[in-house]
Amino acid sequence: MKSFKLKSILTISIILSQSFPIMGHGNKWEANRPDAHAPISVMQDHTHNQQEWMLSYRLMNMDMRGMRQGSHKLSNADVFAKGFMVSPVEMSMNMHMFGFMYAPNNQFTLMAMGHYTEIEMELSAMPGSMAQMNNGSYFKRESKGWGDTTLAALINLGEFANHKIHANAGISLPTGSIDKTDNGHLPYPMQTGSGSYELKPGLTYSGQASKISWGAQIMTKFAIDKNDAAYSKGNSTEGKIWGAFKLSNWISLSSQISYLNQSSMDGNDVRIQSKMSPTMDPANSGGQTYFWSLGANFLIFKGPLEGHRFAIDYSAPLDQDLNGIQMQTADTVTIGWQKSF
Ligand SMILES: [Cu+2]
Repeated sequence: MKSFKLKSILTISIILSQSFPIMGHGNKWEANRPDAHAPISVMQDHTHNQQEWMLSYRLMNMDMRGMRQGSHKLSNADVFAKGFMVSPVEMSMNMHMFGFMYAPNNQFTLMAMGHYTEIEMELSAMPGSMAQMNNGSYFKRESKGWGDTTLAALINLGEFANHKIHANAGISLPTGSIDKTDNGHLPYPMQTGSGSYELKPGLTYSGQASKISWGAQIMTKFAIDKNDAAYSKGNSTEGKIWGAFKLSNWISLSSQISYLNQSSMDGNDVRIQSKMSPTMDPANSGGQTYFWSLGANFLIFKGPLEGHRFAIDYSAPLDQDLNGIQMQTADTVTIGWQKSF
């Protein structure tokens, strides 16, 4: 009886897998195709085979423009009317991310990622205020330096034909600064680090068929201590789903939807006492954001760059519901290079 059931299940699965070639042919996972990697804005998306290692570089440029309270846009005048002397106008952030991956065996892939950040913020001062007398109507603040460093183990939980799933066990080390100054101590969004140790557990699934591929990832982050200035960044949960279409052996196009839920900061830095600008109040942090993105992955097949991967991803918000009064995200562009050895 048991073996009859088993045979029936086997027969049905074989018939199903042959009738729906889009679900795969029961093939093994194929790593040597452009969409074997997720859109470049997704981190820790893939694992490596035993003894393989990989270097990567990503440049992420995020532009923030305008202010928002909850899900309503605010003008600078609105911000001044709420008692602030200064309102951010625009912020541009460049993150240079350097990644290293190594798989000691097929079960585990180890990953390290550090980044260098450059932040520039343009602010406007309330007409007639002290801030305007000291800085002019519009002024800039800059900050740059190394950010926090993530170490992670990606643990293969299973590979069934063209489906893969792995756990992400990461920790973020406080290598970034919380002491950045530019005409005084800079507000929270312009510090390059969190100052805390943060755990980053997550789960990643990916699937592949002959012309298409898809995936999903959930990543969480929570601080396990407060930093030297007695605060920690809010906990966050981020969910992403994506699909990709393999145009040819060397190019794939992708689309992604993501959701980020982050709670407000816990505690505050006594060096940021003034509430001149909304960015100086820890209550104005965190929120819920939805993004969509479009991307392309390239895998070079011949010539001197054989085996090199290049990718680009453009992302913009669908909806932002922010805690308190904050700058809103305009868009993010990520470009990247990856090479396995
Ligand atoms: Cu890799």
